[in-house]
Amino acid sequence: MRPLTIIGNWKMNGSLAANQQLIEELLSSKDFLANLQGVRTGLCVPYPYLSQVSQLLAKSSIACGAQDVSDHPNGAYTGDVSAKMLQDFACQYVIVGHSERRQFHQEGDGLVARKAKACLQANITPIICVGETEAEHDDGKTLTVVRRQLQAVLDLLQGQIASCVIAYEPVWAIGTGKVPTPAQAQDVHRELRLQLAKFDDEAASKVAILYGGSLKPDNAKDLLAMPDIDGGLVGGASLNAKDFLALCQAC
Ligand code: G2H
Repeated sequence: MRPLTIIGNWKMNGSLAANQQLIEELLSSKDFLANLQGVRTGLCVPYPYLSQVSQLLAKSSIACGAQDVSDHPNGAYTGDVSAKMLQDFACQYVIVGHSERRQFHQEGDGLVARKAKACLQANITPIICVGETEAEHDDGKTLTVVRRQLQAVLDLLQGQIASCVIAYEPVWAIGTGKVPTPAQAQDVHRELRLQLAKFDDEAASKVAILYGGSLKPDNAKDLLAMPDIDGGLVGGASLNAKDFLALCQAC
């Protein structure tokens, strides 16, 4: 059995005051804590808030994570942050290859794979995002695109893939309120798992494949009920304690 996993991706949102209020609200909910059994949860937050959030979450079962990492261990890379630095803030997860990084920072498949490798070298779980754009979706290229993105990671990580989390995020669903039907999402998740299985059967049965893209309390139950959907990567709804709680409860 794969554990269900709900990870919040705050993106470029938050403030010291708002973060504290949101986390206090999450941690003070008895329902939330009671329903966490068997569900892994985490919050991936902007770099400047890692210290604050990792301290606030320290005694809870919610993990702290980041949204990006350098593929280099250290050195003259102005503005970048290494996996070892993230380890200092008790980061357990790092999102790599989010479509917003691919789109706005021209990150390609090779760089995404190297970032995932850097996370593993620091004992951090990379959440590796794959997903097709709307034009690719309309052209029937969904599987070609996500298979290519996953293959780049498999080629570099080889036997380490079992220590990763994959997130399927159709770009056309991100922040738009549009979502694939549960059956459409399940088809892509199943194909990704089959691709993993061709590479490593045992790893394929263990790797969590999350769905991301306008996941909300009112659409989560049906998506999360699909056999190859092992949880969610949640953007907008992770900024509201009630919605995030409801998503965890939908598991
Ligand atoms: C997809 C998702 C979180 P949202 O980017 O990674 O964001 O839930 O706002 O679509």
